Amino acid sequence: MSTLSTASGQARRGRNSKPDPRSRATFPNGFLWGTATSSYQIEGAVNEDGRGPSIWDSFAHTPGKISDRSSGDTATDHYHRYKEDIQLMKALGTRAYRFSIAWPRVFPEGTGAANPKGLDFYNRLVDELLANGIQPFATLYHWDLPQTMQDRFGGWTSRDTPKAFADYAAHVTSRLSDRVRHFFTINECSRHVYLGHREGADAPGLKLSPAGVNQVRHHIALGHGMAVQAIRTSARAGTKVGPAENAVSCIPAVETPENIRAAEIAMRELNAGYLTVMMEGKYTEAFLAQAGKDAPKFTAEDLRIISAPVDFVGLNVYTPDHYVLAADNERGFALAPFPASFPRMKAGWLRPGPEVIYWVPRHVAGLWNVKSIYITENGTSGSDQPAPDGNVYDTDRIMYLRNYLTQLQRATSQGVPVSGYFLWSLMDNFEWGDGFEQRFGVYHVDFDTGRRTPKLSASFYRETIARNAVA
Ligand code: PNW
Repeated sequence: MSTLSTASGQARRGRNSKPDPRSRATFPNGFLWGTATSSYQIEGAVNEDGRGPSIWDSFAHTPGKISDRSSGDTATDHYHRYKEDIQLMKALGTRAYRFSIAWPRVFPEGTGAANPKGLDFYNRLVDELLANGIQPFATLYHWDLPQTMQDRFGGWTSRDTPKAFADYAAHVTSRLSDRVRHFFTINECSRHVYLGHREGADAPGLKLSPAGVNQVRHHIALGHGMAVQAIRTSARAGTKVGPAENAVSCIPAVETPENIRAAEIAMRELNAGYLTVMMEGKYTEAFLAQAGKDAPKFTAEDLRIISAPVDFVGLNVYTPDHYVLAADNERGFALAPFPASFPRMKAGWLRPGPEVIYWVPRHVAGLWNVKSIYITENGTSGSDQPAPDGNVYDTDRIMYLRNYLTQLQRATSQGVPVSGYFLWSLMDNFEWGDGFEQRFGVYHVDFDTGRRTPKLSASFYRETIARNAVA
């Protein structure tokens, strides 16, 4: 540690010296810094080594679904460039990497015969990560369901899919858990349900009835729980597992004890179909009352499975969903509407609200006594055009990250048990329905040549990691 970052260093500085702007507020020792990606968004090689089609291949190739008519066919070609990409991680100083495993590479038909060449890719990836001192954190499902699961069973509308997912999870973890010690089950159940099965804006592009949506939500939560159970019996002892959820985020509008309590109540209620049922093993009364005749059909056994104990909770944190006020109503809270003037990042849905990364982990730890939390995603898109000198001066991303990480440090300094942070994303990639039009990377990718170039935010992140304090 440099003398400048200690109190005695401060005292030793001469009368005329200016204050050192570098933060003295460090993250805990051993705090894990990483980056995150997902299979369909980066891998490409969709027809290679026996991979089967996924619902995202079908969706991306349906005219009108992707804004720039692109697809993940090639994406960033990570399947072939993974060694180069691991060097990019190393250059940042990250010691962890969250990636996802493509189910249709491992089981091209979703169930039945495994395709060993599919898992081979992840074996190579994991070995290369470990050889470079980077801990692998694997997500088992980041929305790329084998297309045959959709065709044969109706995907997550059927109870066959959670069962098949658990079998796939057992297969993968029994083979990787000698080296991969942390697994995430399902990435963002909430978005998969909402955009994939209600709004039709993500694969599989369904617009189900409210009852249909509630049933899908229940099956996805069940898939999470069945996978946790399968991992407990199939993976090496001590393997850690948890969800990676984009919780509906609730921030006290003004930090009074009453509003803080109201935000916590709102957090529990508005996540009733996801984290709340996973952590408590029951749907809240308000959730069931509101769903009425459209409530999901479930058994007591389902709820027991959904709430199988987890080792940590992963949280994808981007944007505040609600600023909350205490209210004298039945629910005990009121949601403030967003004013039209609230700022936005390049992605229109992304309203910067740095305090969200303080409050969400704090609520999760407080509500459910969670002992370990990972920020499994946080980041922003930007226009990210190279300047004439070839550099990408993404000061908007630096502004965003600096403010969020300051709030995250506020959380860890108060004992909120956040063990690590995965920046979304290592590099620009296929941003789902927005194609290549939303760039989230700290490395710029030229999608014609595949060339990767560090943006200015890569320097910011490297400096932050090196100091273990916001740069
Ligand atoms: C996440 N929202 O999606 C996904 O896990 C990533 O695959 C994705 O690339 C990344 O965030 C950036 O979009 C989200 O509207 C998309 O609140 C939208 C929202 C949240 C998460």
